Amino acid sequence: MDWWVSMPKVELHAHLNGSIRNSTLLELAGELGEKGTINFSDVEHVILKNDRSLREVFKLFDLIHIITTDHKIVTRITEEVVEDFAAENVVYLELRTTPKRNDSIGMSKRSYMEAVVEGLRAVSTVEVDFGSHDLSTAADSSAISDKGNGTQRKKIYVRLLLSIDRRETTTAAMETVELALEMRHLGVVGIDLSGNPTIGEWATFLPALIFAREQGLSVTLHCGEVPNPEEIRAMLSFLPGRIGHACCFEEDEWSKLKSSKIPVEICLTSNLRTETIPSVDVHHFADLYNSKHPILLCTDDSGVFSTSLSDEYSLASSSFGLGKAEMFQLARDAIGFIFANDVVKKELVKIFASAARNLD
Ligand code: 6MZ
Repeated sequence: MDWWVSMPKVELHAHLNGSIRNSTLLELAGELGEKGTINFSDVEHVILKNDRSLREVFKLFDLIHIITTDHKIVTRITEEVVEDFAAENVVYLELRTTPKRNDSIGMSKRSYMEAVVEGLRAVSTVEVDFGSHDLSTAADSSAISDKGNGTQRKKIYVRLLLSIDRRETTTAAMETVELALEMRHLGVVGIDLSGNPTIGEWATFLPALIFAREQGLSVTLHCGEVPNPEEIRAMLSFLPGRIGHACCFEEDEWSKLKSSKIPVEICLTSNLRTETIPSVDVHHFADLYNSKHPILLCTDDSGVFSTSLSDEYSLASSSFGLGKAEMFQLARDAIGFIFANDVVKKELVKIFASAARNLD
């Protein structure tokens, strides 16, 4: 097996609807095409297009949401996405998604999220731990679980982040936080702020984010995907648990970030495909890595950008001249930035320690 695939990994920035298999998306679009809801040939072209601007990516998401916003489909894509991450040895996944309301099909934000949790339960290729052990002290401490009948299955820890879309109002954002609080026993550990970065005002989301944090939820923010110094500074002052991207920072913001020690979720392929960073050799990964700022590699939208976490590790290794040992250490360091509790962190430390013994 490819080394990048076999190495255990931690994925902390993956959007559910951006991580759908192309084959599934095409199959679902085909079904809607037959019903006459969409024009399949137009949609097929959009799904298979490789390079997209940031603006086109958000148009694609609107299309994906038309195709996927149905309870059964949400369950199916969740199941597949978790199976795909587990297949490439992601041992801990923080999956984020925007709870959606669609009155015409009887979907509420809660029923959308229940469909996601159903998807976690439906996974059969691997054992999914999505938080029911968190309150106990006796968690299973290996990446392989014993089913009790002699057969062993791989295991993946999955935790959920509920995303607030930048198109939402303060009230809608607050509803998402309330829902996250009610679903904590089902593996919800935090809140993400995402969506088209050219839309919406920081002040709209701030009350919900403050409330989330007061209630003990962790917060991660998409920060600096487009130039917006005022917002970037406000976001850094908020001291979120992590930020994603950090592409369009100026000197002042870099120093503020570095002194804050806020971990950065780096999504190389996403940044290159959307041209928020012109080429990999000028990507801020190198500077942050060299200055020992906390960073971690993530996929963002493995389906939309045709990537995988193994591909991201391989790309970083070849682009920045880092060897397997350094990349393994980078993956292991991500344990320190997860939003799940210390019981899970300890389990992950053991999984990486055991994998380290088997390194070539
Ligand atoms: C900002 C992004 C994103 O929530 O429907 N999303 N937001 N920047 C990005 N970088 C390219 N990639 C994805 O997954 C899709 C949603 O995640 C956010 C957008 O709001 C998108 O609609 P869910 O599962």
